[in-house]
Amino acid sequence: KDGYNLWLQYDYIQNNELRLAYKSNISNILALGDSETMQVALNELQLGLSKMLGTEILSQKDLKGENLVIFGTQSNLDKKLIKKLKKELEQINNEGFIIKQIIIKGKKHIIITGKTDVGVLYGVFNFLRIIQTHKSIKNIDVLDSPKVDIRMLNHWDNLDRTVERGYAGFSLWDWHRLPDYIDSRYVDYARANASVGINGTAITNVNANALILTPQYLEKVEALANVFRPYGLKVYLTARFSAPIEIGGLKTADPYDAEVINWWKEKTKEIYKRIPDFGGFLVKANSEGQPGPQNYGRNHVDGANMLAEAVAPFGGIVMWRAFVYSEHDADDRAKQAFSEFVPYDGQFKDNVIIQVKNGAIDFQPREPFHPMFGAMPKTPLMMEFQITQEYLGFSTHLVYLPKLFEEVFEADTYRAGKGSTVAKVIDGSLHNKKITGVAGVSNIGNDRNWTGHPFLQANWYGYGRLAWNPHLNSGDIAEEWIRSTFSNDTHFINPIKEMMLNSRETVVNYMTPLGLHHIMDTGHHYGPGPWVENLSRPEWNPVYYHKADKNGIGFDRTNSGSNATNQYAPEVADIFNNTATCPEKDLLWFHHLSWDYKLKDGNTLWDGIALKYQQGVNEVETMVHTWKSLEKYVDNQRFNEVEMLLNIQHKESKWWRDACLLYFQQFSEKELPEGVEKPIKTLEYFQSLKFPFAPGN
Ligand code: BDP
Repeated sequence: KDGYNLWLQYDYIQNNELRLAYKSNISNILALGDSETMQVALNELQLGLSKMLGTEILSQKDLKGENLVIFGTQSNLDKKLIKKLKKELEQINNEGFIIKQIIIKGKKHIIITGKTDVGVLYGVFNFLRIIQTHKSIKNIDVLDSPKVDIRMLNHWDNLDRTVERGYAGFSLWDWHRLPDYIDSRYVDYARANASVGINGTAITNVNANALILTPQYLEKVEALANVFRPYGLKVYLTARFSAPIEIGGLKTADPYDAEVINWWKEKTKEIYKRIPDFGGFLVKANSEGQPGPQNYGRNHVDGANMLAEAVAPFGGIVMWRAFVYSEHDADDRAKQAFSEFVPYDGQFKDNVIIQVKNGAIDFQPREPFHPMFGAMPKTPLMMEFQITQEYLGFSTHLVYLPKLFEEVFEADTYRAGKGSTVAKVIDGSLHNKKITGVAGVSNIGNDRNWTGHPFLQANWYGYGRLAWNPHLNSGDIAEEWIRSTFSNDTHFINPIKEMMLNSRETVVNYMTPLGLHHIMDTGHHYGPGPWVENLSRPEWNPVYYHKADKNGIGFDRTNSGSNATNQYAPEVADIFNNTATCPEKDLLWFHHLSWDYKLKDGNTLWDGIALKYQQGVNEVETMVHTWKSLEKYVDNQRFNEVEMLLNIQHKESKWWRDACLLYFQQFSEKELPEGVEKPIKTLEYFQSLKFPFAPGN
């Protein structure tokens, strides 16, 4: 048990009664159709059922016997069966599925079907999950469809196999040995993605290298696409805007230049010739030094539309990122993406989707939802989450991110009245969007257990589940994951689920409580660095974000400050503008307040901040104890790994607390309140720490 099998453990069901109940409903398997996808569905079903039921489950070719698990697309079903399932078939979309007990010629069977091969594959994985999580299959009747079209992983993987902000080893893609050497990991990667419904992967870094678009590399990309295809996983590439110059020999990359337009059209044709189902391009342009249309006096619409025209004949899309902030713009960084993009609403081509980070700064432990959500009714907007923990303890800290994702999805934009949640913006229902999508920056590397920390597999899993349906509950997802990955014993599930669900608030408490943000150390973003103030661009410095001084702390984004609140719907702006209604979790994001400001619980702001840091540390201590008490339910390897990692997290939570409190104390000039441990080390000590080789930088 080294974690390699992720949530696809398919553990033998020890409980006799339960196993026999399953066996009485499952004899053999009957696959209808023999496409590559049906083949992998059959393999998975055989593997999963045989392991869990402890007997070999065979595949048969005809309808002999009873209690068969029959699966295939609608087009492979006979007319009578289609008629029987008519109502259900009308209710699912192209990637949806039906799992249902049916009677054929007086015999009981289970049918798994859908409109497409991949829909059936999702149904097969869902059926396996039902058994993995020990749910009853008696009279089974399940119907489900994804609520979002594009459900992507974004790999920030470089061609030299380093991974930007990746903390789980090197890139999975072994470019040197591709295309001839197919690592079995590629298959397991695709299986894992399909099992949670992820249907797209952008395999290269948004800080792109044009070489990926040369024939030498496209041949390798094609090999990967061939492995992923049966699993419904489409490949996307990041397009470096200056590629026509770098690999095309042109003098310009101006999107108005005829040769440039033609170069992209020809390049796109070349890609589709190799990969007919290529998904399209993901672009970071005019952001953090990346080239883009503005280099030629053009704008985002010009750039995105040019690429969109190139991929349109093949059904491809362009995901154009809104993560922009300029060194020439003195305005609050949090406002810049909105200011730059919202005026373009309605001007992008139909196959362009704007990819927006969940918050307006950058993947902090907590950010209020990005004001662009709901503000571009005529433009498809796609969510970008970061699954890799650049700002949340790398792959060392246990933080269950679906809790964060859920908070963002549930936020109310009020753009079409109360109840206009971000989830409804993303699933397209709020403004009737033609394309919908969610992207997650992957936390996967070539570490044996994929994510570095056994529990961070849950973030890949949970991300996939929420991309499938942004309205799912993070607690339910945690329970599914625990059951499939570790154990179905409620003595284990209940405390672990609680630990996971609390872990997100815990990291906020010991890193950035009460709306503080971006106070991580420079460059690598590892550990605290609220004192950093010497970087060339002001908005790269933590002091820009906390603005601590003798009078208080926090960033005034109300109408007396940067007025970033004005980018939200008036109802939301009112809530944030007023300290009485602004949620305390976001307080210092929106307000600069005196150290004596009274919090709702009666504490002063200074005491409140200090107590939150302490609470974070205490909570990690509880996590350590919880884990220790559950040793008997876990295999040795994963138990020891998690124990060591939790101990590091504990140590580092104290580092965060002490470094931040010592630093802020210089301004507040107040004693630590009762209950907060006194730091043993000095501020100078914390400031002297350097991490020249921190991973992922
Ligand atoms: C920031 C990262 C940087 C990424 C950038 C992005 O620090 O490495 O390139 O986001 O999303 O979070 O483009």
